[in-house]
Amino acid sequence: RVRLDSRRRQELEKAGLLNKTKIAEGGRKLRKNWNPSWVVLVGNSLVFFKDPKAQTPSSWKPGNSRPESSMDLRGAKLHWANDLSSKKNVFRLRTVTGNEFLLQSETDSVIREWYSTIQSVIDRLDRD
Ligand code: I3P
Repeated sequence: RVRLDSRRRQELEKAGLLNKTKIAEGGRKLRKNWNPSWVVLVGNSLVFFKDPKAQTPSSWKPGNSRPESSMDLRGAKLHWANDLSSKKNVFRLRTVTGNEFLLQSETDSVIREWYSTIQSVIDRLDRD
């Protein structure tokens, strides 16, 4: 049981290219700076990599490349946030520590899949 749980924490759930901007750090509002980001959902964390051109689905593996930042999804809140941007297909993710990100894709199906996958991880962590 313990072993299975620790393996699940390392599981790669999803990886792909999204547009990303951080809008708050520790509850303090930041100026938007949209950039493409290679986003990897692994275990309980969402990990962001710069330079998406250099990324492949295996890039998240330890030692392969250095993440720009990451966020713990435990206790995180996810909401559609088309009111927070002039772009379409935007959602907002907020960590318990008050870091907030907007993530966006031009492709409806892509953003819907990310939304439901992230929500299912948050729900799973809420049950743990
Ligand atoms: C921002 C930039 C962002 C935009 C933001 C602008 O201007 O155009 O793309 O967010 O809108 O303030 P600047 O480059 O001068 O910082 P969206 O693309 O998400 O609309 P906002 O201030 O209404 O959030």
